This record gives sequence, C-alpha cells and structure tokens, in this order.
Amino acid sequence: MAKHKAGFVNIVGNPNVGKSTLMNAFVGEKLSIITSKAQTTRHRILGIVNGDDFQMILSDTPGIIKPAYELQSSMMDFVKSAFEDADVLIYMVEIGEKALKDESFFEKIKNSTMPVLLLLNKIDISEQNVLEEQVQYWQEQLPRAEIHPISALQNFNVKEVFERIIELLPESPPYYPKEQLTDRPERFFVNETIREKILQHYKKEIPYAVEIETEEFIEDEEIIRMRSVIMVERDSQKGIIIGHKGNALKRVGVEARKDLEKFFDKQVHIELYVKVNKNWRSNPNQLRRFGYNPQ
Ligand SMILES: Nc1nc2c(ncn2[C@@H]2O[C@H](COP(=O)(O)OP(=O)(O)OP(=O)(O)O)[C@@H](O)[C@H]2O)c(=O)[nH]1
Ligand SMILES: [Mg+2]
Repeated sequence: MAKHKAGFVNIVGNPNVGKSTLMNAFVGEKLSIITSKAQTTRHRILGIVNGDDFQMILSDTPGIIKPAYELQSSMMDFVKSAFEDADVLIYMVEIGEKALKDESFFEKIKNSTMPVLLLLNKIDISEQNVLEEQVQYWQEQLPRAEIHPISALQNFNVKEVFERIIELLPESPPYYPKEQLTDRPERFFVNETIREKILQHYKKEIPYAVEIETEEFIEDEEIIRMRSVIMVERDSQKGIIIGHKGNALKRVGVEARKDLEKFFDKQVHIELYVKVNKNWRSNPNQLRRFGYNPQ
C-alpha cells in the first residue's frame, strides 16, 4: 500500500473571492458560511478531508484587508498563522483582480518556500481571452506558483486541483482522528448560520457590528434546542435587528432553523434574543471571549 500523506492546505486571498465556497466544495459539507458580502469569514476554520491513504486539512481564512479595528486585526492574525503552518498554500484570486489588498501579504506569498497554487476563480463569468490574459499576468507576478483556473461555484476543475494537492502533500501520519471533519464545536456552526442570515438581510454596518453567542445547545433524541444571543454594538442597532413587530428577527430565526435542521439532520428549536455589548469589536477581552484570540 502507498505511504500515508497528510498536511495543512491553507486558503488565503482577498475578501469575497470564493475561499469558503472552495473549502466547502472540497469537504462536501457547508462548514463555512458564504455570502456576497466581503468579510463573511472571521475565523480560521478547519475542514478535514479523509481518505484511506491521505488526510487533507484545509483552512479557510478571512479575506485579507487592512485592519481598521481590533476585530479585523484579530482576523488578520488568523491569516498570518495560516502562512506559518501551510504545507501547501492556496492563493485564491478572482477574475479581474490585480493584487492583494495588503502588499506585505503578497510579498509573503512571493517569498514563501512552500508550494503555492494560485487558483483563478469565477471563470464561469469570464471570457476566454480575458482568462488567458489573467493567467499570463499572474504567471509574471508569481513565477513559482502553479496556476489553475477554476469555478468553485460550478465545480469546474475543482477535482483536478484536489488531486494535485494530494500529490503535493508530504508523507505523514494523520494529525486528526480519521472521522473528524472540523476543529469547531457544534455551537460554532449555530453562531455562523445565524450570522449568515444577518449578512444576507441587513445593510451597511449592521452585519459587521454583530456577534453571536449560543448559550444553550441541548440535544434530545428528537430535537435540538438552542438559545442564541445576537450581540450588537449600540442601542440603535438592536432595534434594527428586531425590526417592526419583531418581523426581521423572526425571519432570521426561521431561515437559520431550516439550515441548521439540514446541517444537524434533526429537528431544531431556536430561540433568539438581542443584546447590546458596547463596542465589543474593539474590546480585547470581549474578542477573546468570542474566540478571536491569536493562535
Ligand atoms: N460566479 C461565481 N461566483 C462565485 C464562485 N465562487 C464563489 N462565488 C460567489 O462569490 C461570493 C463570495 O464567496 P465566498 O466563498 O463567501 O468568498 P470568501 O472568499 O470566502 O469571502 P470572505 O469570507 O468574505 O473573505 C459568493 O456570492 C459566492 O457565491 C465562482 O466560481 N463563480
Ligand atoms: Mg469566506
């Protein structure tokens, strides 16, 4: 039998390029939330793909930005950590994009000694001649990188890239038990599902001022009962989240419940309430409490 391979495959890139879409496609589960808004992902999230003779440990990371407040600095710490332990680095760009939002990260990619796969995503919305021009551009920028055009959304070239990553993985015993899919507890997925609905339904700054904490998660034979708090930074935001006659909040609850029933494959009852936690995203203690501590 072939020797066992295992390693860390870390996905980095600008916001909204499709990093989470790719990780979910590789894992075959919705581990990371996906929306059309930038900064959807706030943590480093592991997705583990197990085969008889390999274990691929993927990391989805937040999109690279220049941080403006503490929460964003912590998000960039997750990205930095992803440069440090990668066996294979996936740098994802989307069609039409020219450079990373932060040049220091780009220099890190340029100077890294690990294998770099540059994935040019969203080719389903691109013309052939644009695609060729982009491949050439990135080849000049990163001569050492392997370039693969893909569509993470439509699963184009995703399997081929997956096979190529396995080739690049070092020989190693598995790092995690073979049945493990992620490093995150169940409550994390509850929080993220609720946050996804908030990103989808509220405008401007609201989703970025929100953090979720699931206080109760009780699984019975038939049903999982959960209670989660939606935290906002200011009183005015609380009213917006709740909405007229509570309708906006109700919608978040209904949609999150449907997704969570699919995710856990069980009936779900979810109770939501809203609380003001003044300026939590600039407060180091609060950030630690919500799991944004440097790794
Ligand atoms: N047309 C097209 N859209 C895509 C593709 N991959 C992802 N998207 C869309 O791009 C948007 C962002 O996708 P995400 O996977 O959330 O992107 P991300 O890089 O994880 O974003 P952040 O977490 O905010 O950094 C979503 O609306 C996706 O549906 C693709 O291959 N083609
Ligand atoms: Mg993401």
